[in-house]
Amino acid sequence: MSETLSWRAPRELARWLSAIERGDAKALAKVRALYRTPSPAHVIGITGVPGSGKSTLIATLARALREAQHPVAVLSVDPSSPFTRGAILGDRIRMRDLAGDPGVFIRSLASRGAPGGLAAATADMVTALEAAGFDYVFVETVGAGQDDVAIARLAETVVVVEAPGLGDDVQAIKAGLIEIADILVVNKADLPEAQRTAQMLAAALALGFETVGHHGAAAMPAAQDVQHGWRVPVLLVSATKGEGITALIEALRQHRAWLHTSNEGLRRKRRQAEAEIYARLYAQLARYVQMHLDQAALQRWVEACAMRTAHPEEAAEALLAHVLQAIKPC
Ligand SMILES: Nc1nc2c(ncn2[C@@H]2O[C@H](COP(=O)(O)OP(=O)(O)OP(=O)(O)O)[C@@H](O)[C@H]2O)c(=O)[nH]1
Ligand SMILES: [Mg+2]
Repeated sequence: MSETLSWRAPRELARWLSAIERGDAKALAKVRALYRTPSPAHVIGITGVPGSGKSTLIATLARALREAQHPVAVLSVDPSSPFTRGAILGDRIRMRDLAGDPGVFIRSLASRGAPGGLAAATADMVTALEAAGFDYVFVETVGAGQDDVAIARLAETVVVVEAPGLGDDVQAIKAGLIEIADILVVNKADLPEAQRTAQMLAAALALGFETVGHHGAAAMPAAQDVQHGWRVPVLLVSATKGEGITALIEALRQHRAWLHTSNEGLRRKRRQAEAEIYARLYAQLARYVQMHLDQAALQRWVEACAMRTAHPEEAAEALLAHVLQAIKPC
C-alpha cells in the first residue's frame, strides 16, 4: 500500500480503511501517526430513527457540497442502510451524479457484533478520512441507542434527523436523541405534517430539552442558552427535493464557528478524548480477559453458580485475579 492517503486515490484509501477495520498493525500505527496532525475536516454525525431520511439527506448534502468543490466522505454505520447495498439513494438515477466522482467517498461498516456499537475502528477510519483531505466527513448511525452516544464522542457537530409520519409524533424526544443534537432537522418537509413536527420539536426544546451544545449535558432553559451557548436550530428540509439544504449547510458552518470562538470547542474535545480513552481501556481489558481467562476454572465456577454453591461475583473476582496474574509480567 502506498504511504500517502488522499481522497484522489479512492481505491488505495479503501484498502487502508479495510486494514484499519480488521485491526492490521501497520494500519493502526499509521492512524496513530496521522492522529497527531490535526486536519481541517468537519466531522458531522447524522443520526435519527430508521427511515427518517438520513442517507438521502447525506447524498443531497454531498451533491451540494461537491458543487462547491468540497470533497466529501461518508461512513455509514448501519447494516440496513441503502449505502450498504451500493445505492446512495433509493432513487438510482440521482445516484449516478455521484458515482465515479472520487470527491465523494462512501463506506459502510456493520456495527452489529461490535461491542459498544460504533467501535474504535470507526474513530480510526474517521482519522484516516480526515487525513485523506476530505473537507466533510459524515458518519451515519441509526438512532437507536449505543451508537448515538458514540457518535457524540466522534463528531464535531451532531445532526439529528426527524421526519413526520413515522408512527410517533416526535420520536427523537422519545428516543432521547434531542439531548445529543446540535442541529435538529425535520426532513420530508414536502409532507403536510412536517410543519407540525417542527413546531412540536421547537416547543420541546423551549421547554428545556435544549442544551448548550454539550453532548449528554444536563438540559438548560432556553433563555440561558441564547446568552451563553448554542441555540439548537430546528430546520425544515426536503432531502428528495433539495429544499432547505443551503440553510443546513450554513447551520453546520455556524455551529463549527461557534465551537471555535467559544470555549465549548475545546471542552468538547476534552470530553471526547476522555470518553475515547475509557472506551479503548475497557476494550483492552476485555481482550485481556478473553486471552487469559482460565477456561477450566470458568467451567467449575459455572457449575458451582448453577448449583448455587457459589455466587457469580465471587467467580468473577477469582477469574479476574487469575487474568491479572497472567498479564502482570507484561
Ligand atoms: N417525501 C420524502 N421522502 C423522503 C425524503 N427523504 C427521504 N425520503 C424517503 O424516506 C425513505 C427512507 O430514506 P433513507 O434515506 O433510507 O432513510 P434513513 O434514515 O437513512 O434510513 P435507515 O438507514 O434505514 O435508518 C426513503 O423511501 C426515501 O426516499 C424527503 O425529503 N421527502
Ligand atoms: Mg440510512
